[in-house]
Amino acid sequence: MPSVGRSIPHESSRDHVRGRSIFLDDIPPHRNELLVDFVSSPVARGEIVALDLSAAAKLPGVVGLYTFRDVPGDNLFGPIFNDEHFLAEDKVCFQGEPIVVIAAESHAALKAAKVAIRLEVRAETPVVSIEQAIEAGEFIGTPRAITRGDAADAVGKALHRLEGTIYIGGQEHFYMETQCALAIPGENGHLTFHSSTQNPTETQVMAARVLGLGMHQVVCLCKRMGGGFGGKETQATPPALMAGLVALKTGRPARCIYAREADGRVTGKRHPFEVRYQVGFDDDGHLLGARLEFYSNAGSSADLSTSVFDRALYHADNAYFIPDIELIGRVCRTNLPSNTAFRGFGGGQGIMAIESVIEDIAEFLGKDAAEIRLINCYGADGRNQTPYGQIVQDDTLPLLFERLVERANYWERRRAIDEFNATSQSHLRGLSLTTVKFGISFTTKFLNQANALVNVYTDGTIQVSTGGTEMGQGLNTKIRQLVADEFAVDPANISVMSTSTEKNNNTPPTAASAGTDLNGSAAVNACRLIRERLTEFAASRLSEGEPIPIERVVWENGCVFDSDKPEQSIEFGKLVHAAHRERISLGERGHYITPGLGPSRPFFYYTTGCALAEVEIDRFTGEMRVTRADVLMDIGQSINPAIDLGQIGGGFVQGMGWATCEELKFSDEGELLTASPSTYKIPGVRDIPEDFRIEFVEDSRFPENVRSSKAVGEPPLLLGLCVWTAIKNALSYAGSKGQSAPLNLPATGEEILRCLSEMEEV
Ligand code: MTE
Ligand code: QUE
Ligand code: MOS
Repeated sequence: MPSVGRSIPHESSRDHVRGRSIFLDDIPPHRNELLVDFVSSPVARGEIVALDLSAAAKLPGVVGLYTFRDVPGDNLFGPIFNDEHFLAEDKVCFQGEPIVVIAAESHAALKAAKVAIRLEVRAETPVVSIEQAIEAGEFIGTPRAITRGDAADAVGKALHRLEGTIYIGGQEHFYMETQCALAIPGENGHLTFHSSTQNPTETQVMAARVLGLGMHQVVCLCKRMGGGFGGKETQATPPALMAGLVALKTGRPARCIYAREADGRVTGKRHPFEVRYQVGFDDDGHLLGARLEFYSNAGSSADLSTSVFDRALYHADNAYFIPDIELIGRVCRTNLPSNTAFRGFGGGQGIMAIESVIEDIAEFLGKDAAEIRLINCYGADGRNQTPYGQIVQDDTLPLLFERLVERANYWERRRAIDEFNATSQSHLRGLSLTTVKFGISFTTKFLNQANALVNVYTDGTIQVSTGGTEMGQGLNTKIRQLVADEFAVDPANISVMSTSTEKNNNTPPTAASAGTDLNGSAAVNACRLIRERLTEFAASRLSEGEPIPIERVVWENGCVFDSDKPEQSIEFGKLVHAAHRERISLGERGHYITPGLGPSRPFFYYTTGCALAEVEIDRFTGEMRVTRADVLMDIGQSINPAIDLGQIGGGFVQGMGWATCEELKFSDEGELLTASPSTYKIPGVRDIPEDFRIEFVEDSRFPENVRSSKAVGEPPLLLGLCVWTAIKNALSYAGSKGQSAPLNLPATGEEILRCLSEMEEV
């Protein structure tokens, strides 16, 4: 029986729930191992005027104290631009920026050293907000733009126009395992890292650069992460550099584990955005033209900000055809921790404005927002090209839309809500449906490749290694299923091994939802090379005389047999054992590149979906409940439906958290005021929609991708935004006719109350 398509359990689920899985800090200490921590900038912007390490150096148990002067290689690094200091030199540019690395024998010694280090920083006025950065002209990279037609003219000539500004907040990744790394020195200047990273190659490259080594002297391993969500794509690097520096200087293994609060303060988050828009439309609600100006808050360095920004522009149309469009804007540099990848990677910020505007248009025209969305959906010929030129092929969006409206009883529930809101004095209900069309591929073309190593052993079991990393998303389970089917064996015979740069070189991050697409395809390619040899070998073994034609060799149920004589079969383990005796190689490396990408085709394909949320808000407290949510996605042929269901539910709730309860607050001095779960609210079990229905379209296939599947990791996060639009819809019932709520994101209780009071004043 094929394994792909079946809900086999996540390969680590049993050990996870029993607490037996090995996360980085569960690796037992090595003999002589040192602990590593750091002293960081107390202010967001300033100049280091004094630094005295002498008292700390004398403390018992303190083994080493290192500043930028001790960095053997280049102190500047970064994933795209090398604009980030590993250790601050004379200036500091965000609160929490590492200045001194401490190596000690114990936690107590680390703590004592931190107290004993005398650091004086002359504070300067920081740039914290997007407005301040624009005023100061603080930008990263060049102005960016995607345009089609004459948007200004189209907006100007349209019968109706709306304009405004929308503010979108950031989001903390809140992975359960904080950033961490372990560095072990070896011979000839070699360093082996264990790193909780989505990108072991990044850790290898940056360690080599900063520590002055060749990449051949550095190995980076990652067994798994306790969650990444984009936060460990680039920002796993600093703890690895710190542990690596200590290991290099002392010759001893060194471990650096960020404390929860330090992690919150030092690491970057989702980018806040500000979007200024002008949209023109007709009496029916057809979008005729749109001008959108985006500004993102990148924090103190570039990190992945330019790529995140580009993805925002690529998603500003969401699922809607807008004939004349102008998308422009800039990445703003501020004195906050450098913002980074976060599930959705700018896509969510991109679609926010248009989804908000559609709610406004509906209210303005006295129509239902679902109708406006449907008539603007990418669909028929001539209405299927995105602003950047990619054709939206086999567009299932209108179909998904109609199915969901019907399955969720949209119109009946709308009538019930109208009635409820007309009579309730205390509560308001809202209903809204949003769509998503998420582009799958890294928009940086060279990243769309992967390699895999497959080793078949003489007992018929198989080990597979790729550059893909496991962060809970089920990548290893899916690769196991894919490899099992290539040899028609039970997935129990396949082990997906720890990720290591020693086995797979120059790998992309496990990101952009393409982990299975890329690494799964590379693994399949490796398997096919081995299987080709084994098929030829089987053809000779399945007959006494001349080999049978290879077309007659059938692989099924753990065996190979001749289709003309199915009764004489050879079990896979026996076959490979015999093949080895005949000196046939049982190992291979596969390489895969995503086909078809080009200037007007940045994405291999789109993962699409729709979601509908019903919410109830308390007019007096601003409290909000999601009473029901329905999700319908097109993820092609699911490799593992149970895992994909988990990805969709988890992604939706994480998106809902961003849109409703998760609010990052920084002081005017650039200090994070919400660095702990007591001040920063992530959704809990009681916030999950009370009635939560998730389905995927069963009859959908995407044959160009591995086993006709589609990527699933990030897109459902964007669907969580329907909770936000449902809140906006609920609030519209509080205003006068045609008046919609000036809601920003997140729609916290406070934000809901602010809108209510503003709407009542009018
Ligand atoms: N699911 C879990 N459980 N934990 C995670 O950290 N990260 C998400 C998503 N789902 C994440 C997750 C992000 S940001 C991405 S890009 C994808 O998983 C990456 O994995 P994939 O490409 O293998 O789907
Ligand atoms: C989506 C992504 C990423 C992306 C582009 C996307 C991503 C990522 C990079 C990237 C770009 C240039 C580099 C680099 C990484 O681009 O995760 O190292 O030099 O890391 O559309 O998720
Ligand atoms: Mo995901 S934000 O692409 O790691």
